[in-house]
Amino acid sequence: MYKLEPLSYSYDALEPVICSEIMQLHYDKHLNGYATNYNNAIKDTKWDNMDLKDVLANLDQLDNNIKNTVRNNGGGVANHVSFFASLKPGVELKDSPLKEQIIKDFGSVENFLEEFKQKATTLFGSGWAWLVLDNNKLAIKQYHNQDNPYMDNLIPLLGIDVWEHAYYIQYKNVRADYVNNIFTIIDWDVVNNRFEEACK
Ligand code: MN3
Repeated sequence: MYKLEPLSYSYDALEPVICSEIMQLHYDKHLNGYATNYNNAIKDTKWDNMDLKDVLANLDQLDNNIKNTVRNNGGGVANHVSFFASLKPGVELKDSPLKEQIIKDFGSVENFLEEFKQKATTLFGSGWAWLVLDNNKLAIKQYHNQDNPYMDNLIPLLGIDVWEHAYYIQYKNVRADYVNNIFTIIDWDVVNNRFEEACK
């Protein structure tokens, strides 16, 4: 059972980058739907009292009649909860262990952002671009649908939702503008905390 907490900020807190209509639909309809479907699928199974990330890391052990539902909806919950918690206007990427690792693995912050934006913009169809920790090295990976780094036993640090529902009301077909703008409201302190936690 996954207990979905209310959004920790108001629907208009990310304006003008993300309008409140998108936030309300995205949280109340999309994410809430994923959580309901996930909980219904695992109800009365042994997976009901396991952490979501452990369920996602062991999808191959699930019964075939619930596997796809858990993959799509459990992945949807993990992706969105992490995404919404990593957005906040006005936070810079400060000197930090995360920034040091970015420079080590990508050469510079500029290279890192360029690769991240490129992977988010060019992902074909619906999915996510994820910054992950893979054996103590940062990497940016594309995931289709609601697949999530936990499914590959990688540690998710920052995901960017590039499903059309994340931007179409406001940005229409211009995903690149949405991607550029979303990178102005990343809460890099949260991402650094996740990185430091993962390195312990
Ligand atoms: Mn979404």
